[in-house]
Amino acid sequence: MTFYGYFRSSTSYRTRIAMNLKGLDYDYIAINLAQDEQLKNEFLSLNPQGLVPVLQADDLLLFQSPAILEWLEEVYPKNPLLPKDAAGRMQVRALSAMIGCDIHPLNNRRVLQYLRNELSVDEAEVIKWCNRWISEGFAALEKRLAQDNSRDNSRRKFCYGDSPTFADCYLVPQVSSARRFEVDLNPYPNIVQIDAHCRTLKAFSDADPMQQPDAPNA
Ligand SMILES: N[C@@H](CCC(=O)N[C@@H](CS)C(=O)NCC(=O)O)C(=O)O
Repeated sequence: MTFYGYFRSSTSYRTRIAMNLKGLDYDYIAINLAQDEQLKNEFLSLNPQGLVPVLQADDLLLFQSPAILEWLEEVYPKNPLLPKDAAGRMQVRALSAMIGCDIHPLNNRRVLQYLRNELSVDEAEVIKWCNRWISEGFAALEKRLAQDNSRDNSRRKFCYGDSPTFADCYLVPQVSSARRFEVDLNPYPNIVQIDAHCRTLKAFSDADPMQQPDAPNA
């Protein structure tokens, strides 16, 4: 398989985590978002949306990270990333959507570039914008995680159940970007605890932006 992504892209990061958890090998092709390579014809022919990630599996071109994760789960059922029961799968997909639909898109590079370049918003205000949406999303997510009374939250390892799921693939990159945008994480102890535990696992640490071939000083 060939993976087209960018080291710091959260959607690339979540897909790398899922592929690592499944134990899949892939070739990595870096698309430099800082140089707008995603808008060049060569990449647009793979994804007319001009967004990473894209995954090529034989002659199948996969795009949109939520759909790629679902495809991985169906085609590579080993090391499942969704619970066995429908209610559990709903919960994991909903936690993932809280991040993937309601937090990440507001802080996406193209949105921030629009604020900076078209609306002349200065960098301090851009950081404020990111803080606003990440904090609001994390506050609700923290409540959801804390409401899960089926577990001992003082030893909480994952967003759902006792093994990593899609929700953890979404969470860890979003926490990275929260740190980059200087969000105070103290109000979110469950999020911080889960993130810290996930990062001890090789599948997560190997997917870390700084471990990618296109990271600065890699
Ligand atoms: N919903 C898409 C979003 C993909 C996306 O937003 N990718 C970002 C990087 S995290 C991107 O390519 N941005 C290019 C840009 O902002 O110009 C997915 O989950 O795959």
